[in-house]
Amino acid sequence: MSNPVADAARKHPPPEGHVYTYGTAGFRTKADVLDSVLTRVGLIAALRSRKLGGRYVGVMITASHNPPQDNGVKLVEPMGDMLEESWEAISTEMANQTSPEAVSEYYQCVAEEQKIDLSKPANVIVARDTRASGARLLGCLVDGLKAAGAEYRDFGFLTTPQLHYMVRCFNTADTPDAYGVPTEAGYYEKFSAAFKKAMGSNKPNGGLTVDCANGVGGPKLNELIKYLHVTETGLEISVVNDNVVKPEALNVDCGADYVKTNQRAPPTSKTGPGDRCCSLDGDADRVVYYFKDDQNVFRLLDGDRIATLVASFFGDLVRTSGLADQIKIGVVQTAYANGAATDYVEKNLRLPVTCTPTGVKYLHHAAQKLDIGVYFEANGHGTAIFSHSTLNAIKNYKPKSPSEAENLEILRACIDLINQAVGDALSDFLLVEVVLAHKRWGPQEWLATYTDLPNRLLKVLVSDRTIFKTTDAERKLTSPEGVQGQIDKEVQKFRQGRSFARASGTEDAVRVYAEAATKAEAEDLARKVAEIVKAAGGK
Ligand code: 16G
Ligand code: MG
Repeated sequence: MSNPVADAARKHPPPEGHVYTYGTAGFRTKADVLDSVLTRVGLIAALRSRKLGGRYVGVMITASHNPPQDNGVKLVEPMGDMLEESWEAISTEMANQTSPEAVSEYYQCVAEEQKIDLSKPANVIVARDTRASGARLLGCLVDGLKAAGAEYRDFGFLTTPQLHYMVRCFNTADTPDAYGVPTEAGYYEKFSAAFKKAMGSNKPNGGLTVDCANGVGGPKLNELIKYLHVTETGLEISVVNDNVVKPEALNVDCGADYVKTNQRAPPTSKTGPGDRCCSLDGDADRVVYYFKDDQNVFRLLDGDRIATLVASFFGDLVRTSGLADQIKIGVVQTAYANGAATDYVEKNLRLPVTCTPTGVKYLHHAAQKLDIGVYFEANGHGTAIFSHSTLNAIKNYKPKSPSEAENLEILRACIDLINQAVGDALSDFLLVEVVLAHKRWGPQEWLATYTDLPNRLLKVLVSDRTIFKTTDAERKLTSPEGVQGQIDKEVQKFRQGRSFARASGTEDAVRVYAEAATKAEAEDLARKVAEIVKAAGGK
């Protein structure tokens, strides 16, 4: 009897002894050990779509900010959210089946357990970033999709957020919540039109340089620029590091991760004091801003800064359009948020802050509980989302004055400007530009809102990261026993000291974060905590 599922698995056997995990952002590792995973993800995508009554699910082939030789794959839910957690475990188990027969048995077993009718349609949307291995891995994925009898549409190269956008558009087409036209042009039209409206008559103060990490964001931004019409908006964008013809240049000495980790501009950067710059990561779902101050010193405006800027703008807009008593705004951060940013949101903006574990899905879920949830990781991942009732309130509100009407229009345009499916570097930087233009701020005024506490991030290589278990949104270790007590003791010795250690979700390491009143103290505290971690399980 023919068994297409087993046949597809046979065509792409896994390397011996490799164990895969669906981590915070899907499977991610060296591209040359991923073929078998892609085929199996194809099977899972088909099962997931069938489980959801044939709604479209997405598959994105990318390893984001990782080096060029890596690749990865993640699944996207119908509204553009990250894969549901119980299906992460199913995906992991599928990826680790070794023989073709075991793959086929597990496929049947998931269908049975989840009560999935395998004769029903499955719909999958696929895209990839510009990595050299992408085309081969796409082939492996398609073999899985075909074996499972799924209908699929391949969008070729897209940024991760564009893929999320497509998935949400397909699933909301012909409904009152229609998200947009599910084409690349539809994406550019939606966001550029919203940008123009949100800017109103305001003009940006000087141009913006965008570093695209030599990734897929480069060609996509060049396309978007055609829709932004600089003569209308006044936003001059210089695109740098957009070389996708040389895939080995991806994320090398450029991009959001480089800038955030090294706290410096890419070496190729040629901008002068006060010039606004931002960097995207390899799949354009992260963005950080930076500039050189009058003394030519590099200044970073990271995800925390974007969150505070956006939250303060929405706070103003909600108030000035007369909606303050109906709509409450909240900010969602992770433990990596600088203590000064948290303080600023709570004390100056007077907005509540929620802290969640690292990983977009946790922030997104927490933000979904708020009327307007602004969520950002310090590394530049984030967006703002609006609850259903908030959207309705904003849509139906009858302004009581011309000024309320004007602000309401801007608020409505901002809703369209934000990619609510997921953090989107392109839409995020357009939003930042809108806010800066409205406030008539340059980067210096933005930076002056608060002063970051000096901080230090260290990485400790460990033999088994799974022994490091945390609670309280990753701020406290529960295992190995006694380690948290030692960390607490160190922290107490430092002025404004705060530190935590958590296992990375993407590599075999424990990350240590520390902040304190001075740079020297932050460094010292980080080193001390790293030593404690090393003693507890270091390599
Ligand atoms: C992944 C996450 C990112 C998180 C990072 C932490 C998504 C889409 N991406 O890249 O949000 O900041 O992992 O890495 O969720 P770490 O666990 O190695 O520190
Ligand atoms: Mg990314």
